[in-house]
Amino acid sequence: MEINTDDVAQKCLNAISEKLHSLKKLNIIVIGKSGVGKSTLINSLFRGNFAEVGLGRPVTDKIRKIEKKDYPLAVYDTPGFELSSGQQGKVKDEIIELINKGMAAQDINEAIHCIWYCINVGGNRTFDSSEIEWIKSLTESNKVFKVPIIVVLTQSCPKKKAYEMKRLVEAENLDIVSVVPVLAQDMDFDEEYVARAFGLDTLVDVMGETLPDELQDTFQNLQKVNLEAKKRRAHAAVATAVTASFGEGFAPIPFADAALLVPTQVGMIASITVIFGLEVNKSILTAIVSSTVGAGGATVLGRTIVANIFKLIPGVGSGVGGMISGSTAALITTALGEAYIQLMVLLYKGEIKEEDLYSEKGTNMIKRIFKDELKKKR
Ligand SMILES: Nc1nc2c(ncn2[C@@H]2O[C@H](COP(=O)(O)OP(=O)(O)OP(=O)(O)O)[C@@H](O)[C@H]2O)c(=O)[nH]1
Ligand SMILES: [Mg+2]
Repeated sequence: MEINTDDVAQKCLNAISEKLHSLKKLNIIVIGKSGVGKSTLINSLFRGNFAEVGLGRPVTDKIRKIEKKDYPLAVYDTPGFELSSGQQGKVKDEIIELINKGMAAQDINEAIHCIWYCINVGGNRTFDSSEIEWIKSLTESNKVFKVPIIVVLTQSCPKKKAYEMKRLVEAENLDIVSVVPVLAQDMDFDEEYVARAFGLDTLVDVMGETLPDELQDTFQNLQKVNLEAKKRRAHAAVATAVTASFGEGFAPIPFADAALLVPTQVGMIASITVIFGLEVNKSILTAIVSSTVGAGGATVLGRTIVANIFKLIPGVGSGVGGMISGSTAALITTALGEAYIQLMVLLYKGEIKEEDLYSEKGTNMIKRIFKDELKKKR
């Protein structure tokens, strides 16, 4: 039996689309005085120029909700926020109202999952204590809800000043998750001196530790600044699939029977794709499937796997069907998953182009990566 690569590629495509549409929606409130860099932060961290092209609409007097079609994120922004005494209480009340509503809906897609309070390092000549007072009153009202609050120090330049501010805020012992200095975009001072962007990757890690598991795929799908975090999540997806495929076992030998891409593997490909947040079309998937577990490679593959199994498990004869097939399934799933991650990383970094994958050179590369993964001792 041969794998119908076209059919498998289509299955992957369907699974990706399904997975994308079933992602839970992440809802974040971003607060901070006018001009601190809220929009810049949002655009720099999330893919697709979200705050620029997303549609904003006022949901309360001071708060605007930004959303985009088929995009699992809503940002509640407070543009032009001033900390004048008149506005302070009002904005806080509106935020608590939003949190309350989200809770009442009893739906993860409606709940507020996180608050970023942004303080501008560059603009603050001295430390503004009224801002701390405001955060304190917010944490007070937040006690019942326990929405994680992260203080983001925006435009963190010079760095030294940013870390000094971090210490000062931390010394207040506020009921918050973390204080994260960020320079979202490089900052030019003159031709000589450019301050390099930093800190967005840390913010992603802090979010990763803060958000519930149901939102991790969503968050990795959205963020575009921390490749390591994506890879970690993708490896976890492979591990899950491997466990499943081991348990499922396979119809025993012959290995050349290439009915290997069971739904588990298709699901794994979908998960990894979604985590990387890349657009993958059918031609890419067809190239990948046919260069790995697909028809052309099946026989070679079968032999490679058999050889590997004998190396891996001492004393295994040819007749131990269940054992071998479980390990084989796990082996193939791992190799496929890890090879696919490698390809996603190359695409993500722009080190290969989509169309490179269709060329002979491209398919040879995929074959090589896959075989290398198969040969790896684990
Ligand atoms: N180089 C650099 N400029 C930044 C950064 N963050 C903000 N800026 C600049 O600061 C100005 C204000 O940034 P915005 O992101 O619009 O600030 P905002 O908080 O959204 O402002 P409002 O929407 O008015 O409340 C813009 O000119 C940005 O380009 C940064 O990390 N690096
Ligand atoms: Mg803005």
